[in-house]
Amino acid sequence: MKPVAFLALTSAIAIFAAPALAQSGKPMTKADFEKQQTSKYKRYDANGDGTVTADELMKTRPNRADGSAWTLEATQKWLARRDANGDGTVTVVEAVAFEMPRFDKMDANKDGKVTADERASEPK
Ligand SMILES: [Ca+2]
Ligand SMILES: [Ca+2]
Repeated sequence: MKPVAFLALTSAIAIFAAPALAQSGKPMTKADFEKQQTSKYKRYDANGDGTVTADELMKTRPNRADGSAWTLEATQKWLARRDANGDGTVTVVEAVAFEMPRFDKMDANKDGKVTADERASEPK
């Protein structure tokens, strides 16, 4: 048995907490970033089973940054990069772990906080 009830509960909390973080002008801490990423992947996990599938992503994820639609192939590649243990499924935990190094990249002056300016100039 997977801890589905626990995940459902934490995802409800994350969804309510996220908008306040996203739009505030305050610098983002690593914990904020982790919460934000967790709530993002929980949104993608449409059936709430703790894993994000290509099918779910195709339905829940907005278009690419350039406005074009995600193809199934690109979605599968994107997911494969996040599948840390290579078992063919991407858990929310794996996906968030994959995103965390981005925080350090954005934190240009390494003070543990990412300001709006630092976020805007995130290296791609
Ligand atoms: Ca899922
Ligand atoms: Ca995996």
